[in-house]
Amino acid sequence: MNDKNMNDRDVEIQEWLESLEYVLQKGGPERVKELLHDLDTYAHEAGVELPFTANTPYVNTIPKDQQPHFPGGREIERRIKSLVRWNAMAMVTRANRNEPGIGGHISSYASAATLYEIGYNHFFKGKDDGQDGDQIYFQGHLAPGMYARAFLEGRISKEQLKNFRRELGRGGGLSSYPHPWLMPDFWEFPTVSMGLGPIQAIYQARFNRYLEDRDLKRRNDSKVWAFLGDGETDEPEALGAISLAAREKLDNLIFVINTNLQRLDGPVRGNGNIVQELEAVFRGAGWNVIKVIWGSEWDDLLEKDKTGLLIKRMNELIDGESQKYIVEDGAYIRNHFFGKYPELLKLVEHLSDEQLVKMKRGGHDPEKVYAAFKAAVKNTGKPTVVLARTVKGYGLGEAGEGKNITHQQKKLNEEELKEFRTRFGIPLSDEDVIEAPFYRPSEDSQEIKYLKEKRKKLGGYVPKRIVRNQPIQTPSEDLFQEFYKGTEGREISTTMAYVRILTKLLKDKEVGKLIVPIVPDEARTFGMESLFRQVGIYSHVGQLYEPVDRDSLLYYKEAIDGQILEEGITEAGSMSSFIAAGTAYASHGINTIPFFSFYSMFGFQRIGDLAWAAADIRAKGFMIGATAGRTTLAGEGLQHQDGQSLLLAYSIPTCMTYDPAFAFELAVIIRDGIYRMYEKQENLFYYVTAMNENYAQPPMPKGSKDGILKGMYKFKASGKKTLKAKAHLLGSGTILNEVLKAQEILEKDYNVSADVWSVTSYKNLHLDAQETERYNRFNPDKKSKVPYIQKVTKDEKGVFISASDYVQILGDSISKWLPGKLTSLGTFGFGRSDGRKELRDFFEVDAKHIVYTTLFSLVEEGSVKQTVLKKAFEQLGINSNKLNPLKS
Ligand SMILES: Cc1ncc(C[n+]2csc(CCOP(=O)(O)OP(=O)(O)O)c2C)c(N)n1
Ligand SMILES: [Mg+2]
Repeated sequence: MNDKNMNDRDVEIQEWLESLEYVLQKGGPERVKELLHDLDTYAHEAGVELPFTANTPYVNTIPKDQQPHFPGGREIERRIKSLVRWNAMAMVTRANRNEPGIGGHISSYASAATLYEIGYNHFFKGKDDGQDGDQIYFQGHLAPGMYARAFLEGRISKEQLKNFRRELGRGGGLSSYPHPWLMPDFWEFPTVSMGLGPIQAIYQARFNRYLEDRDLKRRNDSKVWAFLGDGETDEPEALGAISLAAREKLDNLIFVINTNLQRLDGPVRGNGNIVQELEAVFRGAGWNVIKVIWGSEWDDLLEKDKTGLLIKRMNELIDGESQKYIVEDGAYIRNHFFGKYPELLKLVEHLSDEQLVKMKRGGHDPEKVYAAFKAAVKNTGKPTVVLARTVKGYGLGEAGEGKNITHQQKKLNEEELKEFRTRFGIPLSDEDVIEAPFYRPSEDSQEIKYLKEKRKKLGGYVPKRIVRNQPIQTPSEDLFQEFYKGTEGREISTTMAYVRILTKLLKDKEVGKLIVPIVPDEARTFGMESLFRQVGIYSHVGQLYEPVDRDSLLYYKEAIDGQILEEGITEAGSMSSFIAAGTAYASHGINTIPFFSFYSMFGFQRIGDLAWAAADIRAKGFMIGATAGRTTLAGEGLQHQDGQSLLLAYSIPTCMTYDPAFAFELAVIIRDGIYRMYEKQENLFYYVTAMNENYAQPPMPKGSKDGILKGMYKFKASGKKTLKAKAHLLGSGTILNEVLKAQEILEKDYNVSADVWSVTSYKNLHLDAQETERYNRFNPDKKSKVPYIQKVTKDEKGVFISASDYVQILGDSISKWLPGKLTSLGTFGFGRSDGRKELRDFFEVDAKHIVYTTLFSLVEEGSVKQTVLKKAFEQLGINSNKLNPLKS
């Protein structure tokens, strides 16, 4: 700009900038910071309020002169990346040619290829030679890119690539997304349900620190990398825990957000700027933010831009406009982007339209990405987020680069394939290219040699799931004896029994240190506060204050080696901790045993998708739904009284699900759980309900252990064996007490012989029967097997009534295998605030309703007279005009 054209304001700015430049040269960045801070204070005192902004200008965080030397071979890495791109695209194209509609994604990996390749060649640490390696959460739907790379590495065969999304294909296939359940030697973290990857990564990084602080693991410099999409950040889970990461100073955590500005339907923020928005959010939360917005081609222009006009223009950009520049030609970019200010046109007059088109976004520039990752890895004291601007569908050209339809692009046609081939220099002829063949250069090619060497140097291939733990010895029966004995009349709840079991386990010499109690601000509700003092609450900094209750026995003790993860009010965070602790057997070779205790309604109902992910990732541990049961949790009402968690838990294949009535049942279940998960090494986790109703805990009936675990056993046979009318009352949880009362009434007042069964798990009974029937169906020539439920009930006569604090369908699920008619009583419907007695009357699961229902069923069967039923109706005080719990 020539001086004559400068107005006063420009001159002023020029002078200030020159002064600042002088300070920067003489005093360095620290001096500049001080100066700006002082100026800010001065302005503030003079009454000048600077608008708050958590943003820095819309340029790269790392300026060119601070970029480190790039240690890789630019050209060879580009060729490798092109091969990965090609194979990833070909995999999806072929899959959809063979089976239209099978799906897959091309454009997302296309946008992120540079981010991953820089990771693979220079950063991601492997686990060879027993090393810990990095933990990497890959963006789920970018799986084709990871498979394509593993193919080049020689870890995945052509056959497997052909069977992408055809897992049932011959020779096995590749799962659509990262699923450790389906590919247990490859994928480590299930990420495709958006938002769950980031939150799990945060708690994973924190759990790694926990293990170090508790001396279960040596401190190391492994990183947790979480790759996520910009659209994904709209999921509450994705950003919901970022303040924890900063508070805990998790410098072992790196988020890489692929800001391609698009999600599935269109722009993430057409009218805004997602990079700037995320920068503000992360900086506000205390993260180290590294923006990678512009490629090297822009450096020269930025250097020449002495007035800051180019940066001003960049700052004005909204994403809808940015996206437009991707699909338009160079002339359009010149006119609309630079042309807004005539001075900027001059800045680019030496560049052709073609050159303007080729000016890359930062996330496609290996040197920029390398610089960002290097800075992220070196950063201390804070977690880092790299915001990398990319182009969705990069390289697809007309087939979808930057277009709104690009996410749904599932295959390329012949012309598009040729174009892609040419753009990325894949050595395939026009003829060959039509088939979209997978291409891998020979083993001794430069490309294969280079990538293998790089991975070797970094400790082996990733992703790779390795299970390194050794089985543990289950705590001996001695520890559990007191629960088998009962409480001799003392009234306690199963929640209290659970806390006592946990307390004893924590003291156990062998497993004590491995127990990880997790609680979302509900410990006092469950009577767990004694653990605060006993084992301490984990805090990376210990306790910097004197707790107000320091003088009391059970004070709130935080400690660096504290064992409890007191997560605050976040079930999603707690569940993420559960997953981290429940997979440490694989990720760290350490058998930590999480006990996650929560308000049962806020478990599966609230974080069901994380529970599903826990199954996929093969997590182990105990989820304890405390204060469970729709009528047992008096007072709390519709949002708290859980009558469905057992049904929700039923739907998770690896979740063992129990609803114990008594302390001894709980003890048997927990001991067996530890045995099956940590000694026998089964891939299971447990959901167990714990109630807050106090009653005398009976001793364990002889020989009942097997039935407790299988799901049902006879708890108390009728004293009256010879009566004509016979009933079987099935009870679960605290409702078993109502069933016992009903048994007495039936015997005393109505001459009915009733046996009481405790059903600890309808799920077990139902699945065992399913499994047995399936066996019989497929083995018609063999002797047929009998389901457990049939085995134990086959000689029983009479009717069956089930009652539980959960929905009726649980009872109904086993009815077809019973020798008599079953009627289920349960608590389908909305809970409401009232006392237990009233609620049990309302839901018709109390003793009187059990008695009445039994008599009704016996009348139907013909073993009790109608007149008896009529009398009972009066005597029991049944009200047929009461509210219908199913509908009210
Ligand atoms: C919870 C959830 N909802 C919806 C989807 C379906 N889905 C898969 S990819 C996608 C768009 C992702 O956009 P973005 O996060 O920006 O990733 P990109 O492909 O642009 O990298 C959606 C909606 C999902 N996987 N998970
Ligand atoms: Mg996106």
